[in-house]
Amino acid sequence: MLAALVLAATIGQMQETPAHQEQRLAWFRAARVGMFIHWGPVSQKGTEIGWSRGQEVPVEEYDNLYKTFDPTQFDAEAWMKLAAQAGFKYVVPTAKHHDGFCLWPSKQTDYTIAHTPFKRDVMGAIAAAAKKHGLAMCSYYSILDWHNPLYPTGSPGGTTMKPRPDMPAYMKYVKVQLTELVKNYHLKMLWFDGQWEHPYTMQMATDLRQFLWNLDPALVVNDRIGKGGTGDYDTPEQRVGGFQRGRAWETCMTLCTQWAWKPDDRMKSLPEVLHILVETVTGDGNLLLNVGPMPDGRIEPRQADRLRELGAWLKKYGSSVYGTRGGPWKNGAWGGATCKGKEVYVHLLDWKGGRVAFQALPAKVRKVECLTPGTVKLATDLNFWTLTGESKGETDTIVRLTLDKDAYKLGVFRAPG
Ligand code: FHN
Repeated sequence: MLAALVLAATIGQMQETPAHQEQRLAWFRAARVGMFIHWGPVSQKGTEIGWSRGQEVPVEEYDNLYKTFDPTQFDAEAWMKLAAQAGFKYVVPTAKHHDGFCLWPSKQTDYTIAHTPFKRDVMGAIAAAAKKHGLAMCSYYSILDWHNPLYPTGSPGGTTMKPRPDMPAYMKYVKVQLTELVKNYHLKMLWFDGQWEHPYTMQMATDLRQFLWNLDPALVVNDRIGKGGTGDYDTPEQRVGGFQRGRAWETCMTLCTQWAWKPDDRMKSLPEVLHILVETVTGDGNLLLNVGPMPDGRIEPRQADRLRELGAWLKKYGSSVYGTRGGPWKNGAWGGATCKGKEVYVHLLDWKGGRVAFQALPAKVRKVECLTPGTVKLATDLNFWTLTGESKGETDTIVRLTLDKDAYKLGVFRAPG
């Protein structure tokens, strides 16, 4: 199968069947939970990366923040150890956001980490630590670049324009930078963003996708490489996507409210995070949960504590998340289901106990177990499978049903109630 991919790549044509694509996406789907990291010199100001340039922070000041960026407490080992403790399976740092600053020593520009007091290759350090802790190394990359003189717009919505833009030259710059990232850090996925502005066309997107296919046919690419429905998966942002099995998808969500570091930002509680996780995975999606590290290089201790709480939950109940698919029953406010082989995990959100009647599946139930504290019973007839029991007030009561056949292949069934 992979030989066919390589052959297609060799002849320079991106030819792929849905089965090939599913094989390429298999690690991504199985991973289910990733760590988004929005970081750069702007963390010194505590304002939003990219967007505060020319808004809360004057352009001149923003573009010179790199000269004082010296995160002496940056420790990629500590970050990736935390990521592993949190139960994340892949990591997506903002190698280059809309402000154009590069967290790696790109040879294409001086506007990089190499030209800060800190100097060290942040992407390289994260890549090495991610590998050590078994996380897939990925990277965010913004197509739009309000700093680069070659890219036409200089601010959100193009209220300011560059004097001598050159989009063909800029796309060459992009391709060389992406080659640096993919090859030097052995990326498994590119998380594109900033595709929405007028200078970037669908033709450029198609050309860029072909370029990346030739660079590495196994690389996974999100939908924001193009404008709508392109790439390998959808990326609903700051909201949980709807139940969708056919095309992969991933909800990206901030742990706090701002993507980049913001002092005293509101942080989501563990129940809020668990709700988002359960609603996502029972919809057959991934969750990419974001932290914005501090200007000194630390991940804020209270955020680190929250991530470790998530990890403790995943350590106990991760079998109902990792390697699962959404369904067979559609999810909703009630919760949802995930499945893996002959096992179905019913996730009942904020269930106080009582009775839940599901549409009967065309299968037999061999075993019923309540994985979280509580007791449950299941009564089955031709039309309904009725769960009764009591819960100890868990955010997510998880009941494992072992069937006599593969649960995913049964199809999709309506939500209870
Ligand atoms: O403008 C960016 C924003 O700063 C952030 O990076 C998010 C993350 O998905 N993406 C864009 C907004 O859609």
